[in-house]
Amino acid sequence: MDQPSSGHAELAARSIPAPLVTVQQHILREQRRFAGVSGEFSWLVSGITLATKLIEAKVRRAGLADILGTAGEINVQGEVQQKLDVYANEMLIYALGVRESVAMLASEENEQPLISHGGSPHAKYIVVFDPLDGSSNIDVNVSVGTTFSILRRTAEHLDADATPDEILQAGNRQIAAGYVVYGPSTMLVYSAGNGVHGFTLDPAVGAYVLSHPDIRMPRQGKWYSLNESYLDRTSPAVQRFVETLRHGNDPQLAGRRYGSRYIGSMIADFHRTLLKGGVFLYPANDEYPRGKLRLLYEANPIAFIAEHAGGKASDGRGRVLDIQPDSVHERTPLFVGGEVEMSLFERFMAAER
Ligand code: AFP
Repeated sequence: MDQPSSGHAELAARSIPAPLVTVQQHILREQRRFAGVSGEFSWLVSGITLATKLIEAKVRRAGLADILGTAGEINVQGEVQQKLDVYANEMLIYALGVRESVAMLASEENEQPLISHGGSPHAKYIVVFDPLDGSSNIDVNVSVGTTFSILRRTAEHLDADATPDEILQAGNRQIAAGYVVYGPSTMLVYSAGNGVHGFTLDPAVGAYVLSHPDIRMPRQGKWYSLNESYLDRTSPAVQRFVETLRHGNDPQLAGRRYGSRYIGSMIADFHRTLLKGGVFLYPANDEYPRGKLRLLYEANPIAFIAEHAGGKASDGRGRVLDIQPDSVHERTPLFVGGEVEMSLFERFMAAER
């Protein structure tokens, strides 16, 4: 006589396809490995996924804005048209501000950090973000993105309001970080320190589903990515580095001559670098003597993702993640890429010192 089949075997027999793994399921699964972890962290991340879904819906309609009403006017839904980056900022503040675990938010769009649950013993996290990076590209239908970095409060007792200096933590103290790229598809790339995972937004079900588990940055790519118009205004070592990539004339490059790719939207440029390899650089130049990109909510999340995917990120002097910030909106040069390109870069920078 046949043995009764287990539920699992029965499902398999009915050839039901493996269920999708959503970002929430993935986080909960990861957390189960640590004793005593509450659901607060996954609830916090759900604030980011909710806000970025709202942002993506708006970004998708960007080209229709003129049809529905011009800026400053009331559109057909009775809403006043807003700039997309203002909208993106508001969605993140709204979605994260209601999470009790969030003590403080800092955004590229706000001069001062915002306290959300002052004095709550549960409010142990700080979230720093750039709501819509590359927004000057929206008019021409180019990919844009949101970056975020999650820190733990540094105060010993959580029963007092968080103070802005608690945000000033080196990137190596991030407990999770990532970005969402709004491209031909919308994708969340995330790490909580245990690998880098990519989740693609399935518009049919409205959920981010695991599409790129355990992303590894290729050891060597074939493209460098920078705004070349500034090259003659950067340091000689950076110029030599780019020249060498172009000509492939260093034994470390094994004869590979690099091509150039630059979108001017950091997340899109970095996302390509993460998946295909190579190096993205935004050095200091005479217009931006400390670089253009912001340390806390642009360079740090990117560096965190790069390192956890086997790559490296430097400010030209050392590891980006070791920089102690002095202010919330400070800038930094950023050089981020695969093992081969970054070790060549470090050699060139060391020779200049
Ligand atoms: P916007 O958000 O104003 O479009 O700036 C985008 C950005 O901060 C970053 O995403 C790009 O990598 C960088 O600026 C491009 O700067 P350049 O125009 O100087 O190359």
